[in-house]
Amino acid sequence: HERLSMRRIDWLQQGAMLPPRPRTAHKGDCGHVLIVGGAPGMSGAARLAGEAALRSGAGLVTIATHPEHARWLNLTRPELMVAAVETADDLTPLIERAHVVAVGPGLGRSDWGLGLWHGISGTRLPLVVDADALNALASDPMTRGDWILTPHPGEAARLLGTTGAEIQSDRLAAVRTIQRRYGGTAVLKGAGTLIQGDSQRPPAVCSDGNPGMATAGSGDVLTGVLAALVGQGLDTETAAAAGVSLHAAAGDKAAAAGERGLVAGDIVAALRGVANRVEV
Ligand code: NPW
Ligand code: AMP
Ligand code: MG
Repeated sequence: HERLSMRRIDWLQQGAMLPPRPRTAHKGDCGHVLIVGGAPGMSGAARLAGEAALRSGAGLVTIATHPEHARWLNLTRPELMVAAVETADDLTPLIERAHVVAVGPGLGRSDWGLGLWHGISGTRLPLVVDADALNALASDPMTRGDWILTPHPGEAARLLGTTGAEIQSDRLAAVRTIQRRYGGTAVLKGAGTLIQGDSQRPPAVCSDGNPGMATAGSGDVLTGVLAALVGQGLDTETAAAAGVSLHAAAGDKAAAAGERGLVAGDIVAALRGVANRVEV
């Protein structure tokens, strides 16, 4: 019965959920996204999330990242602001200026990353929780109503204390259980991404996207997209459905040149044209 009541979503319908950009808009109206991530060796994950947020309409994007590479992170993308953070205390002034936080891309599992997770998980800003922040959440569970959790099947397995194969054997049950156990909106990634919001509405399934997106950094791009949409005023459940559809449609556009060899940056590059429904 549940399977029959799933909602199918695609960008054609979800695009209408995006708030219009008013003639008088200024960057402060369009959301200041704070990305927290990028342990040494994985700065690219935070950078991809930040670029995806810019290409999805965010007004301002700041990346809080490891001091080792902070000064280099925005060299070829000067629109990004970058802050070197050692401890959670360093996040306080950044949180004060942000509207939404995306935490996890490349965060790693060291004490540095765990400390930042503890600094973020208690803030009153809406959150997009991905990658290693999901691993931190799995080992110290809590619930919130205003976050989007974006596990791939491996991360979902950690959240539920099971295996990736178990998750894949009943993806619908998995996404519903994650939502009930952790609150907010759960997004179970992979072919046929599932979205289960807090509401009584049935789960949504996105059949767009393609196996070319099975490549390093694809999920980090989704994280930036979702944060940008929350920053532009969508509630987390609406942003999850719209953002998953936008990301998948951009992945399909990028795959027009071939699935094999598609890189996450190609998805970032396709976002703008898809978000505006024009060829760029
Ligand atoms: P396996 O291998 O199939 O047995 P991890 P990660 C499983 C950053 N990145 N179905 C898989 O199981 C991220 O942001 C940085 C079933 C494996 O055990 C994170 O911070 C990049 N199982 C960090 O790296 C680019 C699946 O999950 C495990 C599955 C680690 O993230 C890359 C892998 O997950 C990356 O984004 C599926 N569909 N998918 C950069 N350029 O800086 C995964 N699994 O251990 O959490 O590793 O996802 O690479
Ligand atoms: P991650 O594993 O965190 O990098 O996330 C991968 C992203 O690419 C998610 O948004 C997945 O839904 C998407 N993706 C990966 N493989 C496929 C596939 N075969 N079909 C559709 N989307 C995919
Ligand atoms: Mg990922």
